[in-house]
Amino acid sequence: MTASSYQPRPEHKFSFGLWTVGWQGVDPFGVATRAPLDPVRTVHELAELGAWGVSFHDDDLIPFGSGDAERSARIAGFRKALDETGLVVPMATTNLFAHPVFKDGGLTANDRDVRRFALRKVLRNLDLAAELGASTYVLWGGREGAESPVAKDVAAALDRYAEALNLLCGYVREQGYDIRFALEPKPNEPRGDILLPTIGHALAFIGELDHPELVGLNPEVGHEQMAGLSVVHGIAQALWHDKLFHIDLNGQNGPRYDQDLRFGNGDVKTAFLLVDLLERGGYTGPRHFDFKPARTEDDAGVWASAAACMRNYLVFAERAAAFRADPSVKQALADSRVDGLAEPTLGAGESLAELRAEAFDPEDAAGRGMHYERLDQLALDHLFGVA
Ligand SMILES: [Mn+2]
Repeated sequence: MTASSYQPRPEHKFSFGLWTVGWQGVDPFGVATRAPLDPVRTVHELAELGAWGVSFHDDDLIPFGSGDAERSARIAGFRKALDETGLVVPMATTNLFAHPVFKDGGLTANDRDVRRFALRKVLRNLDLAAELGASTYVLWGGREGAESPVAKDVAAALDRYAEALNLLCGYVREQGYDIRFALEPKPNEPRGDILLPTIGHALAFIGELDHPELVGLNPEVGHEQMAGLSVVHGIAQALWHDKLFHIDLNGQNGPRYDQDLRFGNGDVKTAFLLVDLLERGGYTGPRHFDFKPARTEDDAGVWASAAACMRNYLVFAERAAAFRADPSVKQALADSRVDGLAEPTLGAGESLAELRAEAFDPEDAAGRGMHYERLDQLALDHLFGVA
C-alpha cells in the first residue's frame, strides 16, 4: 500500500463532531487559545480532508438562547454547506451540561423543572436530527451524577433516566423517525461520579427499558480507559450484544483526566487492536472521532490533527489486515489455540454424564504453553511495520 492509500474517502465513513475541531482550548486552568469556528467552514474543511460526516450538539450549531429567526438562519446555512459538500449528519446529541441550569444534571437533576426543561431541549434537537437525516441520537450524561453519594438517590436517578429514555423512544416511534439512541458511558468528569459509568453499566440499564431495541451504546475509547478498563474487550462485548450503535474514537493515557487526544496518540497498541476488531467484527457504523486538538495548536494545527485521526485509522486498518493475512500469524493463532474457543464445550448430543466421566490429566494440560507472547509480539511487529 502506498502513502496515497491513507487518503480518507467517504466510504471509510469518517465523521467528526462540530465540537471537536471547534474546541477553543478552554480548560479548567486557562481561557480559549483559538477563535470560534463557524460550523459552515467546519463542514467545508472536513469535506476537503475526506471526511464523510459531521455530528453536532444543538448548542454547537445554535447558540443557547437563540431566537427562532437566528435558529432558522443557522440551520439553513448548515444545510447549505451539507448540500454543497455532500457531507452527511449521521449523529446528533444534546448539550445538557454547559449551561449552569444543568449544574446538577439534565434528565436526572434533582429539580423536576430542570428535568422537564432538559427533556424539551432533547425533543427539539431530536426533531432537527431527524430533519437532517441522523440515524443515531447520542446521550452523554456528563452532568448526570454527583460529587457526594448522599446528594443523589441513584435508584431514583436511574428511574428518571429510564423514564426519559422510554418517553424519547415512544416519541421516535410515534413520529416514525428512523433514529436509535446511543448512551455514552463515562466514569467521571465533569461530575465526581457519573451515572452509567462504563459499557457494562449501560448495557445492564438498557435491558430495563421499554424499548431496548432502540437503545445501544456510543462508547468512547478514552472513557473506558479512564476507568482502567480494556476498551477492546468492552467494544467486543458491545458488539456481542449488537449494541455498538456508534463509537467515539480518540486517545488517552490511562486513568487520569479526559484527554481526548487525537486518535493514535495515547495507547497506540489499543488503538491498533481496536481498529482490528472494528474492521473484522461486523461494525458498519460511522468511524467517529471525538477528540480535542491540543490547545497549543493554531488553526492549521487543528486541521492537521483531524487529518491525522483519519490517517492513523487507515494505517492501523492496513496493518491489521496484514497481521491477519500473515501465514506466520495464522500459525501462531493455531499454536495458541485461539480458534479452539469457538468450539462449544459440550459436544453435540453429548450428555453431562459423559462429560463427567471423561478422563483428564490436569498436570498434562497445565504443562501446555499458550505461546501468547509470540502471538502478541507478531501483532507489535505488524504495528511497528517490521513484520
Ligand atoms: Mn472524552
